[in-house]
Amino acid sequence: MKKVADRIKTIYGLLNPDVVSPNVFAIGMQNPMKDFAYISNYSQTRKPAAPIRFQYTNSYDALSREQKLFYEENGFIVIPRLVSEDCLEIYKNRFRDICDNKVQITSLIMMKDISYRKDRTNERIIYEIQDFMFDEVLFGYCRLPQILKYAECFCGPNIKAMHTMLINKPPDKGTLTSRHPLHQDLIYFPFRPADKIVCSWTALERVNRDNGCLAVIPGTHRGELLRHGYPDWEGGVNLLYHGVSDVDEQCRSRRVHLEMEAGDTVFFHPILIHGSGANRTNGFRKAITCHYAATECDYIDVKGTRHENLAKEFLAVARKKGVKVDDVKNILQLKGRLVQGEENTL
Ligand SMILES: O=C(O)CCC(=O)C(=O)O
Repeated sequence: MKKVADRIKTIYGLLNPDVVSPNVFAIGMQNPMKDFAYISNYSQTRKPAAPIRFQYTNSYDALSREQKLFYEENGFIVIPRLVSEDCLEIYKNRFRDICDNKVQITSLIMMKDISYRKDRTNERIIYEIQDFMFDEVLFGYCRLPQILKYAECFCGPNIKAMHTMLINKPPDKGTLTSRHPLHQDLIYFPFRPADKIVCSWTALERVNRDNGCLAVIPGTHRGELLRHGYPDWEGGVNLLYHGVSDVDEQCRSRRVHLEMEAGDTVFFHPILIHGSGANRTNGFRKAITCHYAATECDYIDVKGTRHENLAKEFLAVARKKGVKVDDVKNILQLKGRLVQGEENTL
């Protein structure tokens, strides 16, 4: 019986090397997430119901076949210790220098948690620096060869860094405003195809449920872009933090919390539903992120789409900063920087 099964599998593989027979998880596949008990439990209890076509990853080989299968199935993959302690220190020190006004950078958005609105500006209250693409020190993160090597597995050879953030989640004052609602990042990116976009999110220090690590809902990358808006949380929510409007309790309860060590990096798909909880510690929870996209991606017209409301908000923020733009596409064109390969439509 086993022989017949093996033969079918071989024929299957020969006919289409990018298709894996459905029971492949059951027959001795190494779990690529074996260091992460919470994820291995999840993946062991789920088996794909139908053959998997490799849709979200390509033939670049930084990711093993098992890791690609994991991403195909779940929409994210954690690579332990991808960024060295030395690099993490450089980014953290740069962040502090920016907060202390020792250096000035051109960044579209420096955000404060709304509950810290009236406090003086320093590390204690800058929640997020968005768009640090013109700061060569922080932008060094987006150019790290070990990150680009993985980004290639999703985007292919021609890659642009489209959105960058250093997040410094402050201790929550009890208002729960340090939460980041469940959302899909694609809502911020009106270009396609979505499968050629990936986020890399690196923990600058240990992150866990206490300090508000990322929480993801595995498999949701296979869905579509959902309606987003500001959640009606008591105490409010930070500017531009839109959340998925209708995520039901059953879906929410499938959240997996990504507790990670400093330097661990998660790559995730822009349709994956994710967010982060309140920081219930006295320290700041820091992470650095970059969204990469294939330069072959192209812009869509946001009119009448799920992007429209957020696009208007972004335009208003940019104009308030004195940036002359007609379309949200112009903002993205200003921000995007080639990090590998050739320019194209993006
Ligand atoms: O780091 C976090 O707390 C959440 C970041 C996030 O989900 C995002 O910015 O899209």
